[in-house]
Amino acid sequence: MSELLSLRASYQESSADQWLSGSDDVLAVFEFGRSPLDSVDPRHVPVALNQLGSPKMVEVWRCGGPIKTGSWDKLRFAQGEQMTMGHIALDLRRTGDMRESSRLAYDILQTYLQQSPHQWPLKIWNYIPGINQGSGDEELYRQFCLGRADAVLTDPADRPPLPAATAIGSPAEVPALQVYFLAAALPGLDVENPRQVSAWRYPRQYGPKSPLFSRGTVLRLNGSQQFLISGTASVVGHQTHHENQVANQLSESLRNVWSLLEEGHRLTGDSHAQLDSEGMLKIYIRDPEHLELIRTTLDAEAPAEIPRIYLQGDICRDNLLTEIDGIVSLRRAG
Ligand code: 3EB
Repeated sequence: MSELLSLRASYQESSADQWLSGSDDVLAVFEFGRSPLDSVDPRHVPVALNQLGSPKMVEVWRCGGPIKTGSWDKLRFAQGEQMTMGHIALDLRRTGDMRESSRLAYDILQTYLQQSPHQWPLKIWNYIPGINQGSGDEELYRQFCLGRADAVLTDPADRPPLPAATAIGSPAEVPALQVYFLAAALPGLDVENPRQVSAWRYPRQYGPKSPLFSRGTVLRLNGSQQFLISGTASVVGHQTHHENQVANQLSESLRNVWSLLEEGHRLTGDSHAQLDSEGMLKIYIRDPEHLELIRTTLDAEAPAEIPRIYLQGDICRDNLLTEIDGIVSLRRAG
């Protein structure tokens, strides 16, 4: 038997309401295809991205309670005994341009974390309306990176522990910048991917401010370990590979995931990541017409046991067609 995981994340077919009213160990319920501005409870996180394929799922995070909920400025949170989930949705019709909105979101996030018993963000998800709109350095993703860097203000040379992250484009007609996170009392173990240049070292051509995230973090609590994987695309070194070839992009993304997991094994020594029923994958797809090809490729190359959903989302470089994000359990060898 494995130790009880400290974060139990799963996809469920029952409704968000059922999870929000039924159980006292629920930290978060993510509902897809809904405006982030319509959260009905601090634990309820509507996400604008539409789920592709069926059946329709909600994502549920459970952990040890008691769970305390509340609001803090524009942030809503649920705090369990050992970890906190928080989410922010900014109405872009009111908060100014993307750089300013991103800076505001990260200011709120940081001021919240500073006074929280769970000060360390382990992973942050960013959903950005119209992410590829604008050209060159005006592209909204680059503006988002600028605003994040304005708020976070660290010199990457200091090498502070960085959270893992995902940054994906959401439908432009839902004008909400959404940032949500998982945080704990201790930082995770940062893992970089030997096949990829660290994102905070990306060269200038990708934007005026590099993205600030680690390729993955390992959450260690109560003897259990989980790998929080950043959004992983078909990037080798710092370059996009397999332009216009969605199946190859998916395979390359999976090679990056395996490589990252192997590096985690090297760092943790005795633990092996398994793509098994205790984990979950999210596959972001730019063009819904690619769903079947991506599904078949994934089914052929990843274990069937690991639950997965497909979400329509734009990827932060306009030549990327798909990206993988996930939570994976680590087990002690022997
Ligand atoms: C990449 O590999 C894809 O800006 O927070 C992945 C995960 C990506 C997180 C972020 C960006 C971010 O560069 C892009």
